[in-house]
Amino acid sequence: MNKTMKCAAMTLLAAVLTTAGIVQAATINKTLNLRAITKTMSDGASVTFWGYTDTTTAKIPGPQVEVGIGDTLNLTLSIQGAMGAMEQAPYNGHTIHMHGADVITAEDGVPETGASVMGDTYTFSPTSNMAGSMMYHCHVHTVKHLEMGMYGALVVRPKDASGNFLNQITTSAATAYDYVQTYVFSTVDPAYHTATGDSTVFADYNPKYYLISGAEGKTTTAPALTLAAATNKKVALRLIGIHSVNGTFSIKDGSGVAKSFTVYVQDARSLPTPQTVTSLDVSPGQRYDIIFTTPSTSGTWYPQMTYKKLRDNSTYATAYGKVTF
Ligand SMILES: [Cu+2]
Repeated sequence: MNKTMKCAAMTLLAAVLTTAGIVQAATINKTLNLRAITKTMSDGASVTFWGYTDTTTAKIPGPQVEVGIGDTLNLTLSIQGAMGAMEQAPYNGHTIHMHGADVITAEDGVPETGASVMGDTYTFSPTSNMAGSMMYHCHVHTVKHLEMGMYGALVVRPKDASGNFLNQITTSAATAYDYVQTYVFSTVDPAYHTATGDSTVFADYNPKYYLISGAEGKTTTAPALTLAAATNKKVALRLIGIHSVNGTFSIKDGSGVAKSFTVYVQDARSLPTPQTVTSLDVSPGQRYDIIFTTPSTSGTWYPQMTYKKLRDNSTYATAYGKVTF
């Protein structure tokens, strides 16, 4: 067979495989930079953060990274200038740890198991049982660097036979959605942002700001994020817990009445039986993929996270999102 015939045969074979439902695999090359940024908080205080970004300005959280089932993600960390020496050794440098992703040790971004702390490329190829929400974060001086804002959403999505992302959480059609939004939960203790060297005792963690996707969202009239949906539609929320305290998530209407939602995926693994609930405890490191259906009459619901003390589970504060339909 000459080269032209071979190419034609391979093209035909590719067409047959596509027709047969073999999903086209893609390679996704994504580079994240690091930058510092000082934010003015709701009380007027200035707090410095370190953030991953795909531009030149820090993003808190970092950009959402998406990869399809069967794809290969090459996620590169590029460390520029002073960002490589924000702390003294052994706390200098940064990594990307894909939290919840099944990767070999060399791709895990953990310095204690040999990861470089001055930039690297991390490879992840998710299989079909891994669809859902994960996160990535720095694993150098982890408590401090997490606190500084070094985290973002990592989402594994199912694909159709042509290689396009499906608008459903997993390969199951029961998880199809009309709208989707990511809620990244995090807390901020400013004392950690100015601390140097070893972390203070974690029992002394004393957050002052409670974020959803980087915004405070202290009231329903100033929500952290909004979604304009429609009536009788399915809304998926990706809940990603990068906070350092306890938390309980719920969705309430304007009268404070809790609404039902269904949990399909926990920690990027499908639940054997989806669970319909009206509240959900989200602990640090946990992720849930949920779906709710908007009612037939227009209105506003408020997905919300109540942050609670580790010691006694008493309430610190609630941060709000908003969904109109
Ligand atoms: Cu770091």
